[in-house]
Amino acid sequence: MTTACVVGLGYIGLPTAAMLATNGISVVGVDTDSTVVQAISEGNSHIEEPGIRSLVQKAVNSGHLTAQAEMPEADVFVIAVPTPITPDKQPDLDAVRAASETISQRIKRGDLVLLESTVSPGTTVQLVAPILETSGLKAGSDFSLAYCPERVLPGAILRELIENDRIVGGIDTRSAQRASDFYRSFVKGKIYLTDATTAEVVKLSENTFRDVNIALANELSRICSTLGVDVWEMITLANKHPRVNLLQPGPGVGGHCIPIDPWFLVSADPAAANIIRTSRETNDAQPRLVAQLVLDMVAGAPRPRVAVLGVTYKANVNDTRESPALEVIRALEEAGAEVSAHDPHARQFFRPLVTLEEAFKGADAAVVLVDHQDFEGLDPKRLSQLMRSSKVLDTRHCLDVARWREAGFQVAVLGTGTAK
Ligand code: SAJ
Repeated sequence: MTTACVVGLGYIGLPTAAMLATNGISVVGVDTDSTVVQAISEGNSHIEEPGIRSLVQKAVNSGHLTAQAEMPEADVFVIAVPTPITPDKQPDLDAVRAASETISQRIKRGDLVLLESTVSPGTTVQLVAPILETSGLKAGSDFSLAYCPERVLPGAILRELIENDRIVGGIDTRSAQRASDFYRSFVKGKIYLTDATTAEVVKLSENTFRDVNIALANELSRICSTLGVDVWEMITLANKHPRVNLLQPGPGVGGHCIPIDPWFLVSADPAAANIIRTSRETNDAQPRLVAQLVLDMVAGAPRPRVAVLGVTYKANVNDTRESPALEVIRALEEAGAEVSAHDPHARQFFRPLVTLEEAFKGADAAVVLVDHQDFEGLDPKRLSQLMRSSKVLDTRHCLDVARWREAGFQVAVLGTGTAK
């Protein structure tokens, strides 16, 4: 039986490890966080994702998935560690470096090393290969090495791990072919082979495509607001064109991928990356713009109280990493507002969260930052009674405006000119 070691048991590493372990591979997961190792060893998942609990449980119970802190020997090493950016927007590849160093102490002739973390162009060939070669083995001839980016959407990870097409970039043809054969153990989508650096740029370009298009939607929402045009209706109609697919505006772009990955391309060629940088800045400006709209709504209230609804980075997940809510709340508080935030999914946030009732009690305005499905069932009549002044800003176009107005709310929707 093939043995694999998955380094980094986070949002990508854990589902991948569990998927491999339930598809005929004996997997050891390695993580530096002892609480993560303990949780998985007990058959629990420390991440929230549809289906992950039962998959991890099944993998651990079968004896094919174990977790530990030390790097074992293995036939295949999969690196899935975080790659954040520094405060001055430069790639931080320390975790990839550290993982490669530890693997170099265990690697043997014939092994296969796969890098899944998002990295700067050139990392596989220029950083990972030389570190692995400190073992005395030669990349390509003694062991294989490939860059194989993950492409799964949080909230649908297990399905997309199986169904999505994959890009596999080898440092040589044999590495790419071996990587492809390995992923075939569970991937049902197509697997496309290329070189490592192309695969690195493909990954960065996918998330940059999304960021640039969200920036366009956010810019259009500002223009529509000035014009008094409803951006949501405008986008629906524009998308009736067979070759147009505008994305949706919102309070900003969050998550651990899209707000970060474009900076890897900017840093690779700062002089050329104009649209990418401007898009990042456009999306980063969105939370403060939303905060200003709320402040305008509560202008005149002596110590305005604002209820924030939704703090996760997107709908129906519990992940608050890089959530625009953080910046919206900071901007509101800097301007002297008292903020209380409620989210039915989030568990960890930079501040305590309160119940729906507590959030709305005595509030001068509410702002909806996430379109969680749970919010569809909100009762505006009851919420209105709790508030000092019944005003709401919907930044996701998810409220039934007529129903909220009927309940006595003054409703403003981002990108329609109704928020002044
Ligand atoms: N957002 C908008 N408007 C939109 C779409 C999204 O404001 O029209 C916002 C969301 O609210 C959220 C952020 O953008 O704050 C990102 O959400 P998302 O659902 O677009 O993406 P992620 O970060 O959950 O996952 C992305 C995916 N990439 C692409 O769709 C190109 C996923 O496939 C990647 O695997 C993942 O990044 C990753 O790990 O790289």
